Amino acid sequence: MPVPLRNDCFLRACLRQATPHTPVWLMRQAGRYLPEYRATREHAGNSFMGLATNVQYATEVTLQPLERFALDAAILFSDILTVPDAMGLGLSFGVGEGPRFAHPVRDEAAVAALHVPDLGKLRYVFDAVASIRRALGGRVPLIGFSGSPWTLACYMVEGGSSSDYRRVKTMLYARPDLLHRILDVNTRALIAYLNAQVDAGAQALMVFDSWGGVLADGVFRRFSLDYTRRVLAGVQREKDGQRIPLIVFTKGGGQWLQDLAGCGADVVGLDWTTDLGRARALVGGQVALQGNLDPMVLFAPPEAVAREAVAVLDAFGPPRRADGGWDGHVFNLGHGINQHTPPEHVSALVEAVHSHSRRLRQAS
Ligand code: 1CP
Repeated sequence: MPVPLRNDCFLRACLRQATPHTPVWLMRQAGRYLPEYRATREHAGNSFMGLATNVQYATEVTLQPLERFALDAAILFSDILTVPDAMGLGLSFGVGEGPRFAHPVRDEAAVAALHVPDLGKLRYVFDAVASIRRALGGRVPLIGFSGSPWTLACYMVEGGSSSDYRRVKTMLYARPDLLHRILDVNTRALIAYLNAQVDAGAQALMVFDSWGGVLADGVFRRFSLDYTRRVLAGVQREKDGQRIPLIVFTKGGGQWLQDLAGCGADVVGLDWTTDLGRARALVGGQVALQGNLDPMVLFAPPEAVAREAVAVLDAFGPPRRADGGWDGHVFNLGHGINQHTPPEHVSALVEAVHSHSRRLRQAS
């Protein structure tokens, strides 16, 4: 049996159980804003994939933010694009650039050739999960993750990041059959990938639907949400007698809150454009909520960071309800931390979340 968790606040909040404080972790908490990350990356030949594919490096950088800050969860150091890379699309990250695929999927032949990859090609991810879990030794839980079928399709068709999603949306409107086939392959691949992460030791799973919010209403349901729902339905929800909470995050998805709350997730992640109090009133009895500080707040002085963290906690309100039950809030940013963020401001944030959320519980 694995070692017992010393801090299970994050898992408890995901499952809407009582916690002494509001747990906090940050999307992209391991990354370039940390000088120790930049140093390790340098050692790994200045390459992101050099870090991600090496078990020792991936373990080291996953733990770096936990050494500095009293975070309540760790997240696997990897990327959502490892799955299309394993499908043979040829992932690379240029220096100072975003991701690139050498073989984007743009025509009928490329779509027909697409298949669920052999999980052996992703073995480095599962080995990293097992190694990180051992290195954590029960300090905090480990979150595994993937992209959503739609968000992966954006990169696979565009061949990299995009500002207008022109190619993938052209396919959506002109040849929806092709896009549905990509989404179906992605869905089956992600189910196997996420289940293998749980087998290796992931204690919660998060699906990043980073680009769901660029879709038109109605289109979002058919091309993003329906496939995310299929992924969640295919994932194991229990391991060693412990429930595995599932988190779904659609950036820009605030207007689809009720649909997201009904897609099979235990937790819905929100960006900063949605009020947490309003979201709680709508769906707080059904799912926990994760979020939602604007990452740019972290560029203001520590006093302002603390004030804005308090505002997010107050917007959600004391998690204990009048009837004695609990609603769940996991504090996070509304999107990934910016690479220029001063690390000392992150310390101020984590401290403010822990201290104010304790006060909120005493006052209620
Ligand atoms: O050293 C580097 O070059 C660092 C940049 C970097 C990092 C730190 C990339 C390239 N990926 C990662 C790690 C990563 N990516 C993690 C694990 C670490 C952690 O959270 O601490 C996770 C969960 C991701 C997920 C990810 N990758 C998403 C979903 C989350 C989000 O931000 O919306 C997306 C969209 C990606 C694609 C990607 N990979 C890397 C970059 C720079 C990008 C974004 C490109 C774009 O904006 O289109």
